[in-house]
Amino acid sequence: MSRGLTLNGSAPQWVTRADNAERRRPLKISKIEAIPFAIPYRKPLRFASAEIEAAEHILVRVHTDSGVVGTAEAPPRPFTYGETQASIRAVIDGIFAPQIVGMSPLEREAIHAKLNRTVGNPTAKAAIDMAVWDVIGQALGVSVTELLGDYSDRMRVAHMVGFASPAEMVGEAQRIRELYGVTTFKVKVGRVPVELDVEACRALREGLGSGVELCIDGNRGWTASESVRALHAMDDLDLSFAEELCPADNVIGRRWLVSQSRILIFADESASRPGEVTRELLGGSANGVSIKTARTGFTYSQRVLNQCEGLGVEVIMGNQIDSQIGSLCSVAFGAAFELTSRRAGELSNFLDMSDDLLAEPLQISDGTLAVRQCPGLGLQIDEDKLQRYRQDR
Ligand code: MUC
Ligand code: MG
Repeated sequence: MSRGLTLNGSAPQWVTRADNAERRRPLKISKIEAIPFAIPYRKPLRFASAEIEAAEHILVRVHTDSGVVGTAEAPPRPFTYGETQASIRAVIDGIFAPQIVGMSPLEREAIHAKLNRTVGNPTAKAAIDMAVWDVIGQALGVSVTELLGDYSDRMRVAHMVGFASPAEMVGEAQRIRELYGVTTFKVKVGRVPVELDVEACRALREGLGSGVELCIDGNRGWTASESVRALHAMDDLDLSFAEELCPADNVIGRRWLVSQSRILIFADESASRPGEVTRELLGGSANGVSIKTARTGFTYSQRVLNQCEGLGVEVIMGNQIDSQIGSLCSVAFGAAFELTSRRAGELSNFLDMSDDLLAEPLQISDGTLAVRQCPGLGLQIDEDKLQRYRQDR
């Protein structure tokens, strides 16, 4: 019989796990909803692996028998993880929900053991994980950021600039800087010939000046040799790092790229779980890691963060082109730790959406996004908007 320690007055006393559970009367997960919704983008985001015209995501709601409901979203990215809106819904409704309904939200490790019986499906698993943390925070009356580490109440924001002409890309970055005070930009690259992107990055540096931080993300669009050529051509642009320039499956080529680069090479889609993070870092194929709560939730994002900290590797909080729901999850995690707070987090993709589901919209000001100071994640859904955008009715 398993035993747990509890406090009875000031004296610690051993009780059985069953006694303890009875005393605490833990919540039970009673239902999981996976609701497809679609909200168009004002302008599509274009990058080397795809083009996004609408946020066709899944809203995940973890209900409990006490009435507390946890919320998160899963953004399908078939070009990165193979998941689709239909597959996320099907795996949650058909496999995950039946496995974990009836469990306590506190049994996170046991919940993950069940979810991990199914391979893949990272954003479906992550959304359930984050909604479970939201339940725990609400039930305890503390924010998820407080539960995780509570390092800060906000993060600096980095904005993603998608493919367009150099003048349009500069105009977009200037607009975001003026409106929101954002001074860090991640420029999408990976077009062929590489000169297209070299020209765009040069225009951005010249148009924005030395006061902004620029980094690049290739989404596997180049070969290793194209990547090295482009990095050399941009040597004078003071880029702070480069992400996923060529596919991780180009194993030797990517190690060579890392050895040739004067800036850090971050792994994003090649490091979507702890084992991959280890492989990329120890194999010399990357020396920085993008953490995305959209694919590793809070539980596995924390593990990846700890791995990186232990290995002495820098991290960034990435964005899976999240709506305000996912962005609030990212900032809740990123603000909780010192290492994730060092670099600006990618938290602004929702600005390109024509609408969103949150009752109280997120505001980026002075280049920062604040964590919601309330129990759990503070994700209150506007039910009228959900009715308008949901696709299952
Ligand atoms: C990013 O950082 O790469 C685009 C593809 C993907 O997997 O994530 C987004 C943003
Ligand atoms: Mg990336």
